[in-house]
Amino acid sequence: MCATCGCGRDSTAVITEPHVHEHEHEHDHPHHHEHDHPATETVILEQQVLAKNDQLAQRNRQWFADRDILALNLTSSPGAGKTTLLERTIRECPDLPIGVIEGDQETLLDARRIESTGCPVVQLNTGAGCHLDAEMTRNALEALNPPERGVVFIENVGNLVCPALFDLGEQAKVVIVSVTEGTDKPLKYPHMFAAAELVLINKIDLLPYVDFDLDQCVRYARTTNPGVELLALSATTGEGFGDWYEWLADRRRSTLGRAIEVTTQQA
Ligand SMILES: Nc1nc2c(ncn2[C@@H]2O[C@H](COP(=O)(O)OP(=O)(O)OP(=O)(O)O)[C@@H](O)[C@H]2O)c(=O)[nH]1
Ligand SMILES: [Mg+2]
Repeated sequence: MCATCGCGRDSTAVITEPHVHEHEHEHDHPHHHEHDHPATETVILEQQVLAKNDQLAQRNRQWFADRDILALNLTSSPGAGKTTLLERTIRECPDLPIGVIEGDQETLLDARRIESTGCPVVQLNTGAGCHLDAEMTRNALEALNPPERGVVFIENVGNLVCPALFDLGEQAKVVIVSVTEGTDKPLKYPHMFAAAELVLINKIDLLPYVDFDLDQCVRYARTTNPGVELLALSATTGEGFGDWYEWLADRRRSTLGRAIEVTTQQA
C-alpha cells in the first residue's frame, strides 16, 4: 500500500530490509542474525482501515442486492481504456439500465464523456488519494440513485495497486490491461489480477504495432489467478465486444436469479 494517500495507515505492512553482512565472526551479544541469506526485519502494523472498509463494503453489497443491481468495479492502470469501454457499452446496450460512478484524482472529464452518452453519472474526485473506498462509493450511490435491476459500473482511479485492496461492495472486479502496457503486468501487479473475476485485454487493434505477447499475458494472468476469465477486445473498433456482452448478460442473470438478455446494437 502507498504512503502518499494514507491508505497504508493503520494497515498491515511487511517491511523487508535486506542487509548483507561482510563479517564472519561469532557474536557474543544476544541479537539474532541470519548469515545464510539476507536478514529481514518484519514490522506488522494493524489492519483497521481495511477492516472498516470491508464493513462498509458489506453494507453496499446488501444495498445492491436489495435493488437487484449488478455492480462492477472497473480497474486498470491510467489510460488502459476504462472510459472508452464504458462509452461503447452504454451506446451499444440501449435497453440496459446503466449508472456510472467515475473515480479520478481531479477533473470532471470522464463524467462529461459518460454524460454525453445520456447515461446517469457521478464523478468522485479523490485529490491525493489513489483509489475509491466503500464510503465514497456509498455517497456516490446516494447521489446517483441508480435504477433498480440495472448495472452500476464503478470506474476506479487508474492504478493497479491500491484499488485491489479496497472492496467497494461490488459483485466483481473487472481489470483492464492494454497491449501498450507490456505483457508482464499480471506478474508485476499480482494482487490486482488475483482479485479480478474478469481480465479484459484491450487495444488489440494495436497488436501489429507493439511488442505484446497475448498468449503469454493470458498465461501470466492464470499463474496469478487460475480461475480468471480473459477476453481480448478493442474499445476503439468494437472487436471482441460480443464476448464482453455475453459475460455481462451472464453476470446479470445470476444477479437477477433468472434468464434475462442484454440486447445489443453493435456497430
Ligand atoms: N487504439 C486504441 N486506443 C484506445 C482503445 N481504448 C482506449 N483507447 C485510447 O486510449 C486513451 C485512454 O482511454 P480512456 O478510455 O480515457 O482510458 P481510461 O482507462 O479511462 O483512463 P483514466 O481514466 O485516465 O485512467 C484514449 O486516447 C482512448 O481513445 C483501444 O481499444 N484501441
Ligand atoms: Mg477514464
